[in-house]
Amino acid sequence: MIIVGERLNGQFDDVGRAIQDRDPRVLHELAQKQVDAGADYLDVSVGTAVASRDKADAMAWMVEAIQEATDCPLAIDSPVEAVMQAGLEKAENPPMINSSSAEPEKLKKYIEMAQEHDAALVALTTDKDGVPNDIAKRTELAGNIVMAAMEAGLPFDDLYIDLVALPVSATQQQPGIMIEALRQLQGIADPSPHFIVGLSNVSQSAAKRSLINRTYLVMCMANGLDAAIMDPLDDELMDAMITAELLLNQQIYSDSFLSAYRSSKRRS
Ligand code: THG
Repeated sequence: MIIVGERLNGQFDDVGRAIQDRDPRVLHELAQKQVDAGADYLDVSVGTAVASRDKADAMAWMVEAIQEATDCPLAIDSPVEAVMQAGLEKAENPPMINSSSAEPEKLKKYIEMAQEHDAALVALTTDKDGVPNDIAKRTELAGNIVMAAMEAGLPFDDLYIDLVALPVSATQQQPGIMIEALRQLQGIADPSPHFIVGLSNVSQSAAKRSLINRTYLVMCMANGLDAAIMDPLDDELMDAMITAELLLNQQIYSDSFLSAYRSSKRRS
């Protein structure tokens, strides 16, 4: 699994406050801890902590602050192009652009941006009507994303399709619908693009969040998910992910498979 650490997001109180005060210490610590726990990328989002006109500035500051603590690649997370640009300009290692919708114009623009910055691209199966309710529309939009990448010459290894996880507390059919779409999209291209979700979406406003997150992650992995924006500081979530990799024959078994995974991920 490719792990994108979710914690550097202004919607968390500690990060929101750090952005407002321009205090880098919280960001340094959260960056370091997530990398130590196995993050391959760090998602960076200003969230709602600052007014729209200040978001580009806040993003540039966050990217610089985080890079004082780690050289882990970043996933610049914003729906606003100016905020995305501000983050990309500061990024030192090839980042992830998070994210484009599947609208043709937006997709074309963001694929160009990815190619210009040597970045990977996350593309959501959303259009002007938002997140589709049904399986067919999600797979249709995923097909459009794959076609657009192919036409532009973006390698599929740089493409992450996000079928958009929705809260089970709000729409109970949606987590199952997303998994069915994921299952149907296996084999859509060779080599395959990556499939990613914002895992914690599924448990928003629910009880037992960690349990819901780790159960859903394992179900998604069994159906072809190979990347997630998630909390690597949740040890039980990480244990479930490592165990699912083992059971899907993506890791070698030993009695100490949990600690073996963790030491193999440690950066020098
Ligand atoms: N797809 C893509 N990117 C994404 C998402 C996605 N980026 C943002 C988000 N979804 C993934 N990250 C989070 C981060 C936090 C939470 C959920 C998803 C979260 N926050 C708490 C809440 O809403 O209850 C609030 C913070 C707190 O606990 O204090 O759950 O889907 N490509």
